[in-house]
Amino acid sequence: MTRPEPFRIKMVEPIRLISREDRQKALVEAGYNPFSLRAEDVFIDLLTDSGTGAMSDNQWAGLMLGDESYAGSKNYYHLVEAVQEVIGYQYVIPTHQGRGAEQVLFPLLLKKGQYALGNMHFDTTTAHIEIPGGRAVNFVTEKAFDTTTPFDFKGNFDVEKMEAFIKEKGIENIGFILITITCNGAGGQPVSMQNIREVSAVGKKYGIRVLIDAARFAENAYFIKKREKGYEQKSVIEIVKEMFSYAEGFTMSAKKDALVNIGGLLGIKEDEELYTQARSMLVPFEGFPTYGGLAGRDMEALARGLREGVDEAYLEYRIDQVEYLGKRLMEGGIPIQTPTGGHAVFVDAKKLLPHIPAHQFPAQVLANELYLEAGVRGVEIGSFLRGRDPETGEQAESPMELLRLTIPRRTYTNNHMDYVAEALIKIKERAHILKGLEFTYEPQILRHFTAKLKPIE
Ligand code: PM9
Repeated sequence: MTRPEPFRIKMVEPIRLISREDRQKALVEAGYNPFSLRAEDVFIDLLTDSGTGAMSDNQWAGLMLGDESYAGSKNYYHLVEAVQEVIGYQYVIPTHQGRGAEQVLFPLLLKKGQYALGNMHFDTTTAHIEIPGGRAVNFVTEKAFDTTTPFDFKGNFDVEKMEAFIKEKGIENIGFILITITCNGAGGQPVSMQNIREVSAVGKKYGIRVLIDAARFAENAYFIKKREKGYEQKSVIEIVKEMFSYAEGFTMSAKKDALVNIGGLLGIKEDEELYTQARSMLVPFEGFPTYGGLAGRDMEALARGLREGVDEAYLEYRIDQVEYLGKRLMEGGIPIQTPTGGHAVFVDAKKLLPHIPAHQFPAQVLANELYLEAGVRGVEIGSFLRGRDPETGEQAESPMELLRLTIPRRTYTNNHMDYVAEALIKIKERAHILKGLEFTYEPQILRHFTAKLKPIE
């Protein structure tokens, strides 16, 4: 039976499709990098689910209750209460977004040369590990790299491999373990509770701190409820609390599951000393500890968004929509990461464009073609994003070349999804004639945001 959206629409924002000729012009001007397009020239924007969702009437009402005092805003206290209620951590620090929390916390936990172990660190996370001299290493299960064979928890750590690494390098060379839920780089794939528990046990055994990158914590909890034995009857909030109980702290981009357009959080379970250190480091980077770069009104919207983000009717609709787009694509013969994950459908460009090698960025080629075809903006998650090896300067080959079709929350309907699927299915017919890309400008840090490219003739 059809499950309608658990909301109705109170306000609309018109979007328009510019002509193919204008799209071609816009793409050349953007240096064949959709990040540099003007949003107005995009018809359906699936670049990211970060800060692009629709707030509820309750959140908008909260904006009017902003207490803009420099210190001790009442909205800060509302936010602390919401985190304590949903996640169960005692200490809460607001930040302007996820990377603000990373920039404050990581230098406190990493000495030069130490490793930060993860399932798959996000790119800004890797940057904030490397800036204080740390080294980011990923241990996501090999199963994640086989897009055609479904596995319920492709975000899981290969725990044995991680433990062997700890033994080889020595405990003193490990800064912390970071569990990214869901695992964005692997396709928005969840991490099972069992795996979180095992990673946490390794942390305890060797005295290594375990943290969570919590950007999509609610979607991860929903997958555990749906897919993991023993959790069917638990509420999402119970599952969320259990997940966080296995870690000692978290960084969160609140622009995802906490349903706000801007905001972040740093949470610490009970380590008062670390909390005190983080609070003082917050001041030069983000602002006074009771606002951390956010307006009072933003903190109010965030407090409300955190609670709405764990609502089960909302999560059911959210995950259903991602699955719907995935199904439409698969019916049309488009290879995708299976099963579909939490926030996006990831198209396997290695399979769709096998004639384009990794260093010519097949998923970026596909992103550009999708924009030309239909005005739809997706994002490359592959070798272009991965960048060069920091030690050798060589182009690193990503294990996957994915085009991410990222679905903003509560924003588009399934008619929009149908349109996106039809466009990609059309492109499939001419996929073999598409050409690879080369750099005309390559920045040194986080290049995929601002690099410029051109097709190789
Ligand atoms: N993720 C995303 O689109 C937004 C930036 S790139 C367009 O997926 C994780 C797992 C993320 C993430 C951002 C951040 C950083 C940390 N961890 O963007 O600083 O997916 O709020 O969060 C993006 P902020």
